[in-house]
Amino acid sequence: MTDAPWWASAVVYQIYPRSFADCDGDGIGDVPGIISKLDYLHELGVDVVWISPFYRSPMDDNGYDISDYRDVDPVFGTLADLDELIAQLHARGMKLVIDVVVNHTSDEHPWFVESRASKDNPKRDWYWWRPAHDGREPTNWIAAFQGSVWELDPTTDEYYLHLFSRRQPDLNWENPEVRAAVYEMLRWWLARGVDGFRMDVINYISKRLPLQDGPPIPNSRYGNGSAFYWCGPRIHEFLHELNTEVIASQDRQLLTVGEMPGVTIEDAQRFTDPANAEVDMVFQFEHVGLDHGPGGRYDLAPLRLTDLKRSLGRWQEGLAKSGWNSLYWNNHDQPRAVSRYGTDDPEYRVRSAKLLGTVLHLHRGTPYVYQGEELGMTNYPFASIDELRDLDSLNYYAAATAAGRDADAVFAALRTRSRDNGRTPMQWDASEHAGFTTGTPWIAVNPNHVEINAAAQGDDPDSVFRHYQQLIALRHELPVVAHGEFSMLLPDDEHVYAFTRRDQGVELLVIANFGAAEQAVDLPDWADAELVLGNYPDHGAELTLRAWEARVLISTPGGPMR
Ligand code: TEU
Repeated sequence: MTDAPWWASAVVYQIYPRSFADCDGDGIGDVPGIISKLDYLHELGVDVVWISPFYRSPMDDNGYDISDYRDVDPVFGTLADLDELIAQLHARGMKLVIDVVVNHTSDEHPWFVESRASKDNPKRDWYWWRPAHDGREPTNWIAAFQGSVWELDPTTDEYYLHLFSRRQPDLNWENPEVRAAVYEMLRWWLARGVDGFRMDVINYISKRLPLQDGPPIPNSRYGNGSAFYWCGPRIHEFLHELNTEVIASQDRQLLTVGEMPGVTIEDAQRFTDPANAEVDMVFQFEHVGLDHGPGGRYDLAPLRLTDLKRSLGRWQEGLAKSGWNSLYWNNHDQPRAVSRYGTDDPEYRVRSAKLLGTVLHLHRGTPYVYQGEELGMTNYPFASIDELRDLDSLNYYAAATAAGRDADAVFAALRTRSRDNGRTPMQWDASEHAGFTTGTPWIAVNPNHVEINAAAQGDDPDSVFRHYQQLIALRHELPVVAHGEFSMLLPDDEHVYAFTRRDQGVELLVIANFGAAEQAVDLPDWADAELVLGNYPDHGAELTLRAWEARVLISTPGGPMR
């Protein structure tokens, strides 16, 4: 597979800069902090770093509300720091992917400041402005962060559209000037040396016209507008245009990944088929929605392993012939993987964290490691709403309690699902504030940092960190990990996740027991196969998996190869 793109055998590490490492003691992580940890990332073995937004921002949504695309927010450092980061990554053979948030800007972005100034401002049409409809909002859609997607602006007495917070007005991609301005900005970043883009909610940029009411949401005054903005009619045209204007003209191969809530396999096939020149891969949301009830992410539903396997298995199959998967368990919007899909039980936490890494990294696609996942960092034991910082959590709490829902029940859901679970500071060592800052951290450090931290794991050959290091090395060393064909096994087994990968006669079997009870696996052909990697120190009984045990077995035409 020599013609395969470099990112097929790469592993990406996501940094949420606010929570990674703080150099100047203000309690907020920064770019110099990231630079100070590059040896750690190099030791882990990752190929690419993706940083969540570091641009100038009023921080209504921790930087996903950008007021200047061409500068670094002073809280994170300077442009010179960013140049230094790029240089230092490249010096270590690593690449940088930056987060591009162009479905919306901050309401403090000069484009929006102009747009709202008057109805005849040249930038008026850069955003979505509408008059009232029968004395109320132009459509009934609910915003991702609660309330209407429409905000009445007193300056001109018209509403503007914001699919997220009222401080994140949506750009009007129908306007070619908007698209040209975005492309120019992206080229500016490529000229600075960045190696790719993670594109925030990029499948929302094409809106279905005319904008009209969506189906009403039960027990709500709002409706669901997603049919008007999930993969709208011009989405493929826009992404192809972006590719042509920004990506294709480069003399090096970049990495582009589109974050796409609600994307289907069929859409993803089209987005990621190289023949269409749109994006290299997408972040799909199906598997992280399986434990959501009808009320959404804060409506807790049990997760069945068979559903998880069916979902991920379908995505593997759907993108097998052309296109490519991205693989993730968690990111800055999700609770911690080990607490959600594994277990926090101290007896099995380490094993289950290794199991999750093993299962994910051996799927076909590009794996993403979210900061702290490689340590098995857990959800935070939030005790009260005052400890939460995320506007999504706080807005949801306010809306749900105002609607008469029991405050304790609402909080219990947030405790499990709040995005802040993934945003507590990186646990570097056992010292105060986990070595994240010498100041007061902007959000509490998990008290379990005394036990779960990078310093302790670096010294421990059996740590989660060492296991991730091995998984990443395996992808680099064995072509079957990057390229092999995927087949799901035992689809109806509620406890064991099992699949094979096959490439040029080499076959891997991955078997993982998602629970504490022992499971016998009925795959007799594999009884004598060689163990490549496992999360127990010894081989164990033939194909009987112990609590949270994961094994990777190999069979090669000429016998043992490693
Ligand atoms: O997230 C998009 C998104 O739809 C969700 O994952 C979001 O976290 C969820 O709707 C909240 O319940 C992206 C970013 O990853 C996220 O951090 C931003 O807040 C959001 O876009 C707006 O830019």
